[in-house]
Amino acid sequence: IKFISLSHPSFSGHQAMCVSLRQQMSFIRGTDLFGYVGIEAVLDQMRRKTMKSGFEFNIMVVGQSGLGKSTLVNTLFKSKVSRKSCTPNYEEKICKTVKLHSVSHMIEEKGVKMKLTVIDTPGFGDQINNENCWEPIVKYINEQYEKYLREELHVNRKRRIPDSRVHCCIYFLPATGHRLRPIDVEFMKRLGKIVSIVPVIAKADTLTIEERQEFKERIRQDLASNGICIYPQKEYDEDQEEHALNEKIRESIPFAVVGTDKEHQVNGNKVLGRKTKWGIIEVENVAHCEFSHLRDLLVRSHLQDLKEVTHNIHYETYRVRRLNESNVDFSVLGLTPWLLENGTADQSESQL
Ligand SMILES: Nc1nc2c(ncn2[C@@H]2O[C@H](COP(=O)(O)OP(=O)(O)OP(=O)(O)O)[C@@H](O)[C@H]2O)c(=O)[nH]1
Ligand SMILES: [Mg+2]
Repeated sequence: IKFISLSHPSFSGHQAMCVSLRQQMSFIRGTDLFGYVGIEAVLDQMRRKTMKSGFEFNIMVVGQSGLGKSTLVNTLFKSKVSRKSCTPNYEEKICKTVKLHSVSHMIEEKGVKMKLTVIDTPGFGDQINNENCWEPIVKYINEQYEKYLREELHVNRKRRIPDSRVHCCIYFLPATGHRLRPIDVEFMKRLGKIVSIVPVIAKADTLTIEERQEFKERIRQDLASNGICIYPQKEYDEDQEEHALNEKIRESIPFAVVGTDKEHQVNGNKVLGRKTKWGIIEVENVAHCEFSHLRDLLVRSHLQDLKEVTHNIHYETYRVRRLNESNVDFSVLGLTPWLLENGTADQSESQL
């Protein structure tokens, strides 16, 4: 096996790694030596495990009052995500949300179970003084990290830690057609540091096609000029393929969405839509709005990545900060100073 130095002038670090990796692989592959080993069966094993245990996915909706957050939560549950597996029987009128609350559904498709939780939050902007209106949201997100951290630090920790961390925060922007408002800039700046944000233009049915395009462009400029981190972040693109896919998403963000909880008959089919005097806006029709792009991003293409970014980046940042603070009360977790000084609880247990 010939290893090529990572500092070789003609190779970038990544290329050099690939070359050395390829050469090692061709050595190990040796199907002639061992015959069929069956390593690829690991995919089936992983699939079976995931099917058995299922997984959790938590989305939060945030934004000014009256932008259709609660309506979009219902749209999501009534749309194709869960239409097959659950029939929501709530037909009550959507009222103003006054406190943070979550709605969960077990969704099953081809044997894979997902517990989808949407956390609905009260809208801000109603008060005369909207200073620090992000605080309850930031507090909730951090509380979930804290809960997870405490479970993780327990000496007798659960095999599977319940995951209530927010994997994605959908931030609603009013369809003003102008630019980002200072309150949205301030809010998103803070949120972007602790959670993956996907901004959307709410009630997009109020914009013409040209207004929508121009507004989207201006929002993208404002997000960049204010240094607001939104999902998917360039820095975390893992390879060329992922970069190309994410670039397309970055170019079409923020998605212009329309929400509803009503169904209407269109050409003999039941569709989710908003009936107006001049026609029906079909929520799941890509020619009418971008709700299905949002849903595809959340469920079909980026669900796993959102979970990984939450765990590896946002939670990790929280964890490092918390463990560096001196006021963590480890005694309530059953950890003695000796355990902490001598490594993690797991290591100490195995030494005993
Ligand atoms: N035109 C239009 N109206 C919408 C849309 N989505 C919701 N609405 C309407 O907007 C109003 C407010 O909707 P909600 O879902 O209660 O808004 P919210 O953001 O949850 O409001 P808060 O709970 O006060 O924060 C309702 O009358 C909805 O029918 C939309 O996409 N387009
Ligand atoms: Mg609401």
